[in-house]
Amino acid sequence: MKEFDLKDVTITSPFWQDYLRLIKEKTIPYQLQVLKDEIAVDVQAERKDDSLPAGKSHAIENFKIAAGLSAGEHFGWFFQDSDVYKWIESVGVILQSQSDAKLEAKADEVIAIIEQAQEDDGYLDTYFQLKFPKLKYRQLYFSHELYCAGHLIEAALAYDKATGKDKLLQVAKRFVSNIAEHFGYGDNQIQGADGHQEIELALVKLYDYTKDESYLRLAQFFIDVRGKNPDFYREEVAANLADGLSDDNPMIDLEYLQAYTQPKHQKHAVGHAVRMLYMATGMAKIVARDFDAELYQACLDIWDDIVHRKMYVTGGVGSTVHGEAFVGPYDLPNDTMYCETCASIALLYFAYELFQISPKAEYIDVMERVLYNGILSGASADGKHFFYVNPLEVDVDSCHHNSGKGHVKTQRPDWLGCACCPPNFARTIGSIGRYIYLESGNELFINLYIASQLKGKDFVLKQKTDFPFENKVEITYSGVQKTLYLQEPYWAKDLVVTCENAKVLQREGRRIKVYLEDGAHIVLHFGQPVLAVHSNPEVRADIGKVAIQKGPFIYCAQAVDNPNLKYCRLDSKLVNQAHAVKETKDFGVCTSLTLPCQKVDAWQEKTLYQFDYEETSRLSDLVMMPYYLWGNQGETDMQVWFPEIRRNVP
Ligand code: FUB
Ligand code: ZN
Repeated sequence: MKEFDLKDVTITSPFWQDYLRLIKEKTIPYQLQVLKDEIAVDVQAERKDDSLPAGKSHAIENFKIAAGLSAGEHFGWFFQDSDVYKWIESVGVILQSQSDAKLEAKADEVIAIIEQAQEDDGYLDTYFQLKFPKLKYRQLYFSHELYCAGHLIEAALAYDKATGKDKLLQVAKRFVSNIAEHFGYGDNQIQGADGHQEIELALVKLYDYTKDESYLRLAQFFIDVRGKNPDFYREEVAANLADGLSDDNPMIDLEYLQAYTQPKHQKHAVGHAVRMLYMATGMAKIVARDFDAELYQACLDIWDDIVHRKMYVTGGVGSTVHGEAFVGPYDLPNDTMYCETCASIALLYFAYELFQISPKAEYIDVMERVLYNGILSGASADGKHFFYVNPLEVDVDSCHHNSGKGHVKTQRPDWLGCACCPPNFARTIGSIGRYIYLESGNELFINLYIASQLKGKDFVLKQKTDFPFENKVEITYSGVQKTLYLQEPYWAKDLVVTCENAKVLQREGRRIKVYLEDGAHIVLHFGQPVLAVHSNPEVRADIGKVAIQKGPFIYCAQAVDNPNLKYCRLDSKLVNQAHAVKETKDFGVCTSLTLPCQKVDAWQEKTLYQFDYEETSRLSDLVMMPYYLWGNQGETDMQVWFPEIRRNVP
């Protein structure tokens, strides 16, 4: 399948236009100021641990020092360079649809510094250049050198595409040549992969852009070599100890690194969630270009494990802070989970790649679920505050006093010492236009209902809709005859399709195939009811609980709107009595819901436990809003899953 260029997709949806404006006008300028340490912001460690970098970003300063333009030492995480690359990528994707000379000049300045920081042989990683030059490519279990290279490639591609300026692309290609020289199955080459995947998917993108097959082969090498020798990382550590280069002797967790066996033999989502999903995305990209049945089966097994056993209702993944990782099946705690914004983003990528191999409804369902919930929750309405961890339940007092929840922030910080998520949010939402349509020969696919205009080689297609708020999508088409594929959303009720100069050819499950000719006009109507969501009873954390969904949005309630939130119980039979109001709040337009709930009375006794307690309750209202908007009204308790009153016991 073929993606469309961002310049071919003009977003007209007010919901998404607001996001694009926010990213261009607020998030991108703000992030540059932070990366340059130009403004005083509260840069917090991502969890309670005084040894973690915090206080400032220093990311651009690291490049300046490596370039000899500034004096000083490297500061921050060893993958700090990637924050800058992701920032450039977000500028690139924005500039692909609208030019802005001032913004371009700012990015050019940063790119010039990066170019000067690169070593003559193409190597580029400020952490190792400044701190441990002798350990280049020798600490792959943690080094992130190739992870950073991957983000450099992605930034360079986006920027070259937007501006036609290839300075950063040349930097990236030189770095890739250096990598290709050092890594491979040849004698004296390193037969191992970076502990953090990312280069694999980036190399496939580089191949797509340049058509140079050596990049695809290198991506295949990194997927193939991972886990081939499960002792690779231990041998690397032993060699550094023996050569006196490092006294670092860590415990290597091969599951965390997804290196316990080769990816093609992996069947489960294990270990660090972002790594897992960047790897899976790379695998799927390779499969789509050079089909490999074993690798594809691994993608499908990993997918199945995630969406049927390890994914939160928000699309978040990663149930534990320990290793920022997947855990066993159905283990989905709501208040200690991780659900890193980057992991949600990576799930979107993986779903999108799998859809391109086999266009099934389930991939679009997950794309939509994670986009409107687990990803959008990553940034505040002002575009300048970011969650790294996206909880489904927050008890503010508990987060302050329970160090086991030290990673669960009760408000989005200005910035984070480990700042992978904020620029990831900007580049992903900034390129939302990429996910709406696909093309394959004479077939067109609408994946997401987002008001927009798509200009193809021989056609123009327009989507007119106020979705996600409205239940009507109007599609107009002018151009040559084509087949169009649409999808009934998994939460929709009573979909009706009407056509003029077009014809529904087939409805298979929720996939709809339509024949289009010039002047086609298609209207979709579907109900967007308030739904009670239950989870598989294997999910212990959600037993006897109900969550609320309307359209693509999962809803939550906050204590700021609902005093004594923890006393609220919902009756799923009454959710159809919810009162929905589309309103404009300080933090944006949203449809808020007011549902009947039972508020149980507080205990009159001071005791912690009682015998034969008879609960009493009063009818009350529960005010809910889309989950992604929580945390924009100050520090407050928040809840997605509510204890349910079940009345029809036989
Ligand atoms: O290691 C690089 C990024 O930082 C990971 O993807 C995130 O989980 C965070 O650890
Ligand atoms: Zn992140």
